[in-house]
Amino acid sequence: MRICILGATGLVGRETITLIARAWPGATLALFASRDQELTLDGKSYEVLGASRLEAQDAPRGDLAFVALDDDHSKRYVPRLVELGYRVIDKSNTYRADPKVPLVVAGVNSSIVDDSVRLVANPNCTTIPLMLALSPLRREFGLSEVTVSTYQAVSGAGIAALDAFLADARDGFQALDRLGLPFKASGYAGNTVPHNGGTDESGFSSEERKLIFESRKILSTPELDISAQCCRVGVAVGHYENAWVTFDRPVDLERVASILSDPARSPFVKHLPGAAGEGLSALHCVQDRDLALVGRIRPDHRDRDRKSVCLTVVGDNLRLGAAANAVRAATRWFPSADRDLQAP
Ligand code: 2RA
Repeated sequence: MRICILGATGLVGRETITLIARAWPGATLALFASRDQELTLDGKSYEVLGASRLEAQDAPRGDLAFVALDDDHSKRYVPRLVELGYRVIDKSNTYRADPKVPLVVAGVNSSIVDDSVRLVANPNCTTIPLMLALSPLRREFGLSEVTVSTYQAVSGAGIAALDAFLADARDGFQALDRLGLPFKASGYAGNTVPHNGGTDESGFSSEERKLIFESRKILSTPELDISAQCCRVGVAVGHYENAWVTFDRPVDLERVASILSDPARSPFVKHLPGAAGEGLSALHCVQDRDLALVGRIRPDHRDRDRKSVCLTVVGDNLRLGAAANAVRAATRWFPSADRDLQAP
């Protein structure tokens, strides 16, 4: 089985290499990036080729491809990979809204991936943990309204942003005084920044619009009443999301906990009990990198009908929010040797 990864040297590409070794231990790996180079990962050295080699007449055919590139490069290479016989999981925004391309959260709607599908879009790293938490509850109680506030890790902005943040966090904090001075608007260290790229005439950013339209597409609920505000916080890895959720029917919190604690009903979810959810924090995801952590489930005190709850969802944006979901979706085509990675 020949598997290729485009964007192999990026943060998500590296995690994908690690997971492929678990999912398909005997697979032949072909790694691509912007140029020929060598990649050392976990003490192992890999040859990485320039992705433009895929455009050569004699480029080899293959079975499965993971594309972790920006939208423009994904548009350039995904059609070529399909032409070379690969089944493709694309992690960019390029195909997510395409009605002909399944947008898949493994454990939520991965059953739509069958042998007739050649291309799957991987959702945004904020959408995946939220859908894993809400989908099983929707099946039980119906879902009428969702409001989300996200606190997203810097690694979501890529390896350069992460390295700059880590340097700032080391140096910047030494310089800061108790009032956070000297003020440094450009960095993430010690700051909370609106995720406001691609803001359109609605006033909402592309990140916020993604969470809204992707949730509706994945749950097949085009009318879902959902709104989102997204920001970036000084955290390396781990997206943190506070949600206010109103269901169609009254909810019993014990029933909610039992559903979220049942792997058969809530695959790839870990429920942290108690209103404080054992102090659920972003860094909890480091202990469970491939799971959506759900906790701090409380009745919304404004609700008289017991249909609304507040809850928190945490997910490792590089693993659950990208690499693990993509590998799991691919197990629908190529069953995994590792049960924790096999999509239902
Ligand atoms: C972010 N979800 O966190 C976006 C892309 N990874 O910036």
